Amino acid sequence: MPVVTSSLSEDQQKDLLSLLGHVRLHLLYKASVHGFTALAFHSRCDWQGPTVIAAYNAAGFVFGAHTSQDYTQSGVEVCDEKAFLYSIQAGGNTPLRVAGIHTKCAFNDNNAGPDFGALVFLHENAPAEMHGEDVALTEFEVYRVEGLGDLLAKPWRNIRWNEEQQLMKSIISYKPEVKSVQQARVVLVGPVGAGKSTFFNSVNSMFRGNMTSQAIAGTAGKSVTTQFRAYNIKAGKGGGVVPLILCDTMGLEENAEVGLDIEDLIHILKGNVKDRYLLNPLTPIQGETPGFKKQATLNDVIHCVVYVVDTCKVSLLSQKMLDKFASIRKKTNHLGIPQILLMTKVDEACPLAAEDLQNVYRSVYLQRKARELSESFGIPLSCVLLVKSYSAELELDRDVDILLLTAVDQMLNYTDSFFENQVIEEDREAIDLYSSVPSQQSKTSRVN
Ligand SMILES: Nc1nc2c(ncn2[C@@H]2O[C@H](COP(=O)(O)OP(=O)(O)OP(=O)(O)O)[C@@H](O)[C@H]2O)c(=O)[nH]1
Ligand SMILES: [Mg+2]
Repeated sequence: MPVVTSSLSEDQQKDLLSLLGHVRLHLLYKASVHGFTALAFHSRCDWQGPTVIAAYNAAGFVFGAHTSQDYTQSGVEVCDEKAFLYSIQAGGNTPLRVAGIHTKCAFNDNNAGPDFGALVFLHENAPAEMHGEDVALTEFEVYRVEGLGDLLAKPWRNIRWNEEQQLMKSIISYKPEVKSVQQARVVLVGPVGAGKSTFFNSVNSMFRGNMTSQAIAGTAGKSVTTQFRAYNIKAGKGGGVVPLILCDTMGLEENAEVGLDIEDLIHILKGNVKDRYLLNPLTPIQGETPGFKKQATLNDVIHCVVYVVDTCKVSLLSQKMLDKFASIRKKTNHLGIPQILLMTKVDEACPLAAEDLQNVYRSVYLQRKARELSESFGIPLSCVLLVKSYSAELELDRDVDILLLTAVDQMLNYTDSFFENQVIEEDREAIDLYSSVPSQQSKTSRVN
């Protein structure tokens, strides 16, 4: 998914946050991407609550204004005691903060670009120390200022932080309800860079007892994962196999013909794609393609779909991406496969969770993001799970493990629901898999 990224350096972001307090910034508008016009600004920034502007010039200044009020194009002068102007200069000086732009009026809420009296943006603007008299903007961004809120008195989900061993044992001893199936087969689906491969690596590391990095993970413009992989997981070095196969896929992109193709995904769900098949968005897999498994059994089909979403990007999911998810969901529902929403990178999304992972279900901010995601996906909040994967650590951590184990445990519960959804003839353990789905070779997809 092409994501619009901030032009603030890490230091500039820290400086800006030091002026705003305990908040998170959510990029709403970037002139170089959305258009250097008042219209583009208003279409993305009106009715967004507290915001902060970051204007950039060639002299290295980042300057702007914060207001706690909405832009609405009302045509009136808006009062805001919390508003201020600021400037961050190159060279690490303390950022300049000018409080009370005007005792009464913070900004003119008109249909032009933002006008803070002393500073008029997206137009010719004025004063000196804020920008070193270089008023030609090289970039212009507006961020929504999201209060992180406090911690909830009671977590909205109870996590058994002390029960790592019990959880691990119960997962290792899991047996699918259908005799012919040995392992739950779970697929990870989500935008590029959401953390799918890292999630598998983390679960693998946790069961192995040391850090592993079997799946290649990282960041690139496009999906780092290009092969379909069905990973087995071992409990301890040389130990038994965990009754779970985690399938890793190429990242989804919002446009057609890039990223994981939906038809390929449907074939993955139906068990038609062999391990290590090289996914090609331009030519989806077909019956005659090498790597296509015609005789899919109940062992090969996917029992639970896990949508993986980067928590930091929940509000950045484009309509196109949400539409893609909606179409995947429709097809997955049709196949009777239970679905989970996995929110990754909670440590990056919320400093309270980074500070202490046990805050994860107490953070007001993360709860808001979980609700937002559950609504936009149309998936109940009870199916939303929050995790942090191992990204920089060299050693395992009990709290990280507990969240990973809780997620895996839920995947196994949902796998049971999958089998309950299937009409299985117990005697022959035969099932006419997905026979109602068009373009499906129902007679070949039989359990032995
Ligand atoms: N801080 C933090 N970083 C994470 C977490 N999960 C993943 N990452 C980082 O996010 C980046 C992308 O992770 P990947 O696992 O490669 O993402 P992916 O979904 O497999 O991406 P593609 O294969 O490209 O579609 C990597 O740099 C990871 O280290 C997490 O929970 N916390
Ligand atoms: Mg990957």
